[in-house]
Amino acid sequence: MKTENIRKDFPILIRKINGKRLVYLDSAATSQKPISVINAVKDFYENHNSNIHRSVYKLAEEATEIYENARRTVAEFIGAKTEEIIFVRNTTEALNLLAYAWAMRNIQKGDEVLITEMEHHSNILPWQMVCKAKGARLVYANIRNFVLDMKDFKNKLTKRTKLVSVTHSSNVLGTINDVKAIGRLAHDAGAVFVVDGAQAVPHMKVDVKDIDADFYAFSGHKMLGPHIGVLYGKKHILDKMEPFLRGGSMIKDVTQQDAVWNDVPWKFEAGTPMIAEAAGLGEAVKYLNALGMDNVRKHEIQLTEYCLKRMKEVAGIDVYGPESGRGGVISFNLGKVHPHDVSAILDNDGVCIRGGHHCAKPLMHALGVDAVSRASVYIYSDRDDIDVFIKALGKANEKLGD
Ligand code: 7TS
Repeated sequence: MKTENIRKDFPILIRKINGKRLVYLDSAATSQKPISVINAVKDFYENHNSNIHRSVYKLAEEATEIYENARRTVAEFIGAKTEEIIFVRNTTEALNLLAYAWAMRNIQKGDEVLITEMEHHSNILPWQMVCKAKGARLVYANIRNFVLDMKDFKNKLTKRTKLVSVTHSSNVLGTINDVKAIGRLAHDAGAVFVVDGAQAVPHMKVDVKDIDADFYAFSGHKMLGPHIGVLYGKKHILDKMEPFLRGGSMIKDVTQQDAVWNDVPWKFEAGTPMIAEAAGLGEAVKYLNALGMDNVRKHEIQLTEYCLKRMKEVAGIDVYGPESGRGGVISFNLGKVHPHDVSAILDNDGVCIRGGHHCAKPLMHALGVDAVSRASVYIYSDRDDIDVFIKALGKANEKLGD
């Protein structure tokens, strides 16, 4: 995998910020897009735009085929059956769909939902809502030395646990959880197992059948695609579920007082979906497949190791995350300097990083901080990016340090 060739596929990387090379180290928030994805969206609007699933004219048939082909491509990418892929807006919507359509109907008073301290708010707030409404309890497994404390997890997994929902990879710590082992424990306890894969699917080979997840959520926009998301669900569970949203396209029949739902996945895709975005996501998956997910992961490991090594040169830096077995998000603090000040100084040098609570306030609490700075890499990131970043951190230290 040659990063200099990959970089040529990303038009935005030519941009200058304050006259400097754009050093984009915020891919955990959203990835940049290659020209093939941009062109797929453009091609849809220029040549095939129409609504889907409802007309028999040629243009609508083409649009339907583009949309359903994208579903097939995504399904193959994660080892799912085509009908197990539901297109949604993002991971947040996928998890909310589960909260409303599954959990609100299956969680009862006295039940427990088990998550971890390292979850993104998207994998906390929907379960808070369910637990409050149902008189159930939301339980957090602790982290220790930036990884999930499996002993604590096992202790908190009981007969009362009806749902376990865990992030595959943390958007703050970079920690990769052993979701296969966690899933086995969850199933042995009789719980349904949900995985938040927003930070995993873009970066490593994910096989939902091997993990044996009942549901698996991720975001297309973090994996080179447009703003569209995916919820995978086991067919036999989806079949039994009631829909989330009700309206057009999700029914077989409607009378004045009643309706018969469409088959999955369409039962969960009410209204006109994100058709051009799906076309773009299909191309994004093809781009990643051409690189090979093992190569994508290898590049991430090498660059993360390099970055962690170079960060040790920066005086007074605290890094939050494990040394290995991790993804390419690196969170840190420069002494007592606020992360927003660090981001602003780095921006002068064209370096884009994020500072704040990263939508993980319970994790910030567990770490004993209000906020952290975070750099995150992807396939187009290279050693030059890291070198500019480290130099800029040195400058920030000089300017802001005590
Ligand atoms: N889960 C994890 C682990 C995430 O990192 C994010 C987004 C989400 C869920 C929500 O994804 P969305 O597509 O619905 O927004 N994380 C981040 C981030 O770390 N910085 O910006 C968004």
